Amino acid sequence: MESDIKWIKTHCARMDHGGCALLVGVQGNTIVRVKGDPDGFLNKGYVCPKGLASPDRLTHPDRLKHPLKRVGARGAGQWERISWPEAIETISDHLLKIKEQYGARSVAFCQGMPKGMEHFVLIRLANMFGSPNVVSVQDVCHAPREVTGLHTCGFYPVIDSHYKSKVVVVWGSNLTSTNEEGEICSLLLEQIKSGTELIVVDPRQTELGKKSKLWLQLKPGTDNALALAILNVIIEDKLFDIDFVENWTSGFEELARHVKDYTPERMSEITWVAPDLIREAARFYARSRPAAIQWGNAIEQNINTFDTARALVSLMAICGNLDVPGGNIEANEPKILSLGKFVRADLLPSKRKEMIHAHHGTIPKLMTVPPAFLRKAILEEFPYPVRGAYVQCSNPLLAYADSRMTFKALKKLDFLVVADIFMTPTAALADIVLPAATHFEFNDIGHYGLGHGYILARPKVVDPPEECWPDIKILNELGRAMTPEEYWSADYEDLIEAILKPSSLDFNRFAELGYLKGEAKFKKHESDGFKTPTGKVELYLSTSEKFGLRPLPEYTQPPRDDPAYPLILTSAKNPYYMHSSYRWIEKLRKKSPEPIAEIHPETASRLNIKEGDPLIIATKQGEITQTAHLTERVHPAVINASYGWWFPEEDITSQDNWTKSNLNILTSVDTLGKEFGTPNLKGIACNIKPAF
Ligand SMILES: Nc1nc2c(c(=O)[nH]1)N[C@H]1C(S)=C(S)[C@@H](COP(=O)(O)OP(=O)(O)OC[C@H]3O[C@@H](n4cnc5c(=O)[nH]c(N)nc54)[C@H](O)[C@@H]3O)O[C@H]1N2
Ligand SMILES: Nc1nc2c(c(=O)[nH]1)N[C@H]1C(S)=C(S)[C@@H](COP(=O)(O)OP(=O)(O)OC[C@H]3O[C@@H](n4cnc5c(=O)[nH]c(N)nc54)[C@H](O)[C@@H]3O)O[C@H]1N2
Ligand code: SF4
Ligand SMILES: [Mo]
Repeated sequence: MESDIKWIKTHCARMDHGGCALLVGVQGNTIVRVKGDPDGFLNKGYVCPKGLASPDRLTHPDRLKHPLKRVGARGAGQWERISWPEAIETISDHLLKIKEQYGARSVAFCQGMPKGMEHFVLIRLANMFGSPNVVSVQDVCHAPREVTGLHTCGFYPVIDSHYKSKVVVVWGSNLTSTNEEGEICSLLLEQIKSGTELIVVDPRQTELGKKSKLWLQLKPGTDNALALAILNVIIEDKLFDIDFVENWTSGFEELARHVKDYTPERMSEITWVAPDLIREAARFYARSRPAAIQWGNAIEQNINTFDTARALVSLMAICGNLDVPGGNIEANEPKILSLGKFVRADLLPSKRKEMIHAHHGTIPKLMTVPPAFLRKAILEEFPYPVRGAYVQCSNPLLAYADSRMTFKALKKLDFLVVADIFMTPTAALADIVLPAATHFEFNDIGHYGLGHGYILARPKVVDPPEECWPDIKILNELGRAMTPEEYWSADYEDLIEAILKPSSLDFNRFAELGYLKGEAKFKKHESDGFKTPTGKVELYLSTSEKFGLRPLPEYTQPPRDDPAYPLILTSAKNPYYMHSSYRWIEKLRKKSPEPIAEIHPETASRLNIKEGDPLIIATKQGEITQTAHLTERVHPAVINASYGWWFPEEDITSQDNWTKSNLNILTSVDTLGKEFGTPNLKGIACNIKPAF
């Protein structure tokens, strides 16, 4: 009966970065309904199909329910059920043995997309264990934006969607599908309704592209060339903010000289965007203040990511859109425990020198190991061997570039632990698999450490299955077993309370409030300057020589195109899934049953490919099969493939399962962006043919 339903307020999580406030209807220990909460400060009642289907994660019959220990050969799928005390003891024994033999740094602590507090508890555990090597997917997700921001203007400039912008440039970000960063698209859609105009930079026509005033359909992977041409127009036409440039930037003259060569005509040949359209977009952005740039993943899944991010921060700066309402801002955190204190960075002062990537000359302030360098450490033992790994909330076999290399590396480890809610191709290779409790089943804090200036309460609504533990509890217990016990508490929930303590709230009170937001502060530079060595926005990087970084953003021509691979491959996230996750949720699978590759009808007809045909996509790295979908939303020379595909309904121990349609079979780590160890995931030379 409807009247038996108890409605609990919480926030959505783990289906993307999370953020929508939800009303969750519970009967007994079962979630029966999910609705968007009209009071939600980001979503105002909105909820997407993933959010609606999210309770099905909890009740799926194939969910992991007990710790498992491998008994057969690695990857053979033979497991023995073990108890939690045995699991904790086995993991602790093995990881401590590796520490003793090779040093703590030979154990890697790996995280996928941060899902909640667990990411930071993992860093805390690594620090206490003594390993500088926390590995994460930040090389292609956020570090390029965040760290380039820190070097250029002293902070990570995020879109301010809480104040009105005249124009929003949506650059390689597909907000209606991805709600990137929890900057829920609803806020932007509201702005559009009240007159905010859009400029969309995307090789595919997106929903926001359809609503835009200008759509720049660029060639994938040429974002830095386009950004440099826009800078060229704004500087040549003197449309920049003269006061801001004079008072708050350093190196403007150098930048102005440097971008002279990047004319719209020259960059048009590279980017495929018509010179007049580049001019129009540049003028429109520069003349509309405040304007914000919502930059997405596309700019950081490419070896040029540092230059693109540098050029985009320069654009924000010279047009006077940094640190102003409705522009790109430094979000001010609420009064909670700082990350550094929470993770106990003080325990590992040598981390910056010892981390694997410090030996690859990456950019300072990058604090997680790029996956390409982790695998080099395992396979080639450079700069030192890695022998053991603890993996949580991640499926590296699908998510890292060059899946075959990942397979080899995982197989070579002495000891691998995977904590997940489901058996995945990665978990299938582990020595120990741990069943995690997931969202709705424990108290958690959302958006901690993500730089958006707020945290969201995610109070528990139902109990997890008896032996499914929240990741933070697992880490707490491992901490107690492997590191000095005084660092941890008997109750893992004390970790949550520690974060909230400076706000004087306990978790219950925080859950009643729903969220905590830092006070909005703008134009802080007028009193404090920018937190860079010059105190200004560094259009020319003052630290370039010291750190071996390019002082000004560049476009360097990639090697000549290979005629064997005449098309360009790119991808976008699937609106119904989270990366490789949740293809086992029936409601979602019905909406997106198979991996689709978008292809222009002209190209299809030239190659005799019809709608629904199986299609082989090939790059220098390998081949996969996906299903052809003919659409004019992509350029005739571009293939937009699906990413993250494996088939939970098929044999998980078969290599065919994760090789046949997985986009990362086609990507490579042979060439990396030096600053972040970023591979090319978007904008890769490819070819296609019918699969019969
Ligand atoms: N449904 C869903 N939502 C998600 C996720 C998910 O897996 N599924 N993942 C979450 C995570 S971890 C992240 S980081 C965010 C990412 O969210 P987004 O930043 O939106 O990332 P993508 O969907 O990869 O790509 C965004 C857009 O880039 C375009 N694009 C492709 N190649 C290029 C290019 O070379 N240049 C430009 N300018 N554009 C290009 C694509 O067509 C797409 O529209 O989404 C989060 N939200
Ligand atoms: N080619 C290509 N590669 C990409 C991208 C791309 O666009 N193209 N995108 C990149 C980006 S932006 C990112 S962020 C990464 C994502 O990389 P990952 O985060 O590794 O990707 P997922 O496939 O979402 O894997 C998450 C795993 O966590 C599990 N899980 C869910 N909830 C929980 C939980 O509460 N606890 C535990 N322990 N496990 C849980 C899921 O079942 C799933 O197996 O991939 C990157 N790789
Ligand atoms: S948009 Fe994201 S946060 Fe909102 S309901 Fe969907 S998955 Fe959840
Ligand atoms: Mo991501």
